[in-house]
Amino acid sequence: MPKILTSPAAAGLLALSMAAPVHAAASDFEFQSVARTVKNGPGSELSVKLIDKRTGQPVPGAVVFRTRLDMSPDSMGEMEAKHEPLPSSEPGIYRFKADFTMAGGWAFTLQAKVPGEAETVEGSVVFQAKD
Ligand SMILES: [Cu+2]
Repeated sequence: MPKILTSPAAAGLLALSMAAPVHAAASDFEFQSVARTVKNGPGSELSVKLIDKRTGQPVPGAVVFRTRLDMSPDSMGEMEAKHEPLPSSEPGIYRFKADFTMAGGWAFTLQAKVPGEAETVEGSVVFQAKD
């Protein structure tokens, strides 16, 4: 065994580095739907939850800086719906108000800055708008 690993200080350092959390990556985070079905029409509400996949815990404090809501799940990717953020109701839940114009599948794509994560976190969540 190399001498450096037998010294108490080195052993302590080694234990410390093994106990330290693995560096987070953008892929450790995921946007999920809270409810897949939303009401078709103007002023409809949709919510997504941001979770840390390593712990399963919701992640509050993310800054969602770019979003797109379109019907790409129903091969109408050019069909977009206007939407705007609403205040969060609980930690890790991000709410929006959307003006749906057609029943069917809508993809909500988000880009966000997450506290402690240098990379941009991206995600896409599919909702079904129903009349
Ligand atoms: Cu459509």
